Amino acid sequence: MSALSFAKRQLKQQALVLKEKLFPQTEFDAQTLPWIDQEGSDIEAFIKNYQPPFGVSYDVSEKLHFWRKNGYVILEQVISEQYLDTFWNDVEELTANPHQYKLTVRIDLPEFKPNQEREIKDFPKEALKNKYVKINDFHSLSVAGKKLMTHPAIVTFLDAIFQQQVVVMQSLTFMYGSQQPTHQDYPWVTAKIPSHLAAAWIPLEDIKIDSGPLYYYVGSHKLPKFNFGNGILSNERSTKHPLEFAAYLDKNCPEMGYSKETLLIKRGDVLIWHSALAHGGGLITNPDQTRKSYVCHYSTQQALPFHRAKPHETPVKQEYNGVLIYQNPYFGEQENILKQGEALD
Ligand SMILES: O=C(O)CCC(=O)C(=O)O
Repeated sequence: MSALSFAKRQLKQQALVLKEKLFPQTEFDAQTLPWIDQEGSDIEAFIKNYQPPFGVSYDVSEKLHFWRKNGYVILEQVISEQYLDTFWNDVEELTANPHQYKLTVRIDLPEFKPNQEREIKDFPKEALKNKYVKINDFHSLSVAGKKLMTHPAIVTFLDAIFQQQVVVMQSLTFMYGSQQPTHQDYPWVTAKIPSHLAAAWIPLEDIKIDSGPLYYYVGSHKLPKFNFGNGILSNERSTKHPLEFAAYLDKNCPEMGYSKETLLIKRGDVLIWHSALAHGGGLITNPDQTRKSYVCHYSTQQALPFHRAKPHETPVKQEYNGVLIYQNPYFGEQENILKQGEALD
């Protein structure tokens, strides 16, 4: 980096610190809110003119009403066995032969501190099929991962709520429950516009109560936003800890009447949640019970015109069912190396 661009970046950083101090963000920016989150959004008028990109088995209007009120939807039995099996075969190939593949994995076990997130080859193979494992951006390697995350049933709903070019932000693959404290996604999984975010939770097996299922507070996307000490986003300048955020949500959601629900969905179903829906991973009460799942986060091209790992570079784009997926900027030579998914229609 030249001295000039270094100085420019420094200056930008200082301006940001000052802005956060003087005018901390307290809510999403009303100008860029997705239409459905805007006050007085008219779902009936929208549906009258809406041309869904794909035919779907659910009632789009009903799901939009449910989404606006509750901050999530469940799309029942929309994904075929073939999609789920092909994807999981790719995951099994990865964990059977991790040294052949390039991607990062996070394992939240004390023995892997201080580098709990590293390249897959730098973890012992036995640890990969165990608890506390989060595989990052597996879709970069797997065509089935790309096709599953851009399944027509999911894309249609995202298209309806955003009405903009949808992009994939990231994916996480889990074998077991995450036991993550309650959180909302926008403070971390964020791009230029934190309200341009939604996530799909795709179970690879029927979810059991003792597996540490996902839970969420119904309607909590309307809760006043937590202040991290420097606004609603969490960054290196924040003075509040994620556990204080969790405590805020666990106290205020029930007080506001947002009931806590446990997600016991089945293979073939998909949960889609709002950027501000409070959720977390429940306690695992049977240590042997898996909870195989694929969690995908999406944004819009307006909010995320770059790969989040390389914001200063122009991304290499791929398109699946009208959704943009940016090539992994670090391991591009292995993009789509797992090709079983090419046979999926
Ligand atoms: O699946 C889980 O338990 C947690 C996933 C999650 O909270 C997230 O990706 O934001």
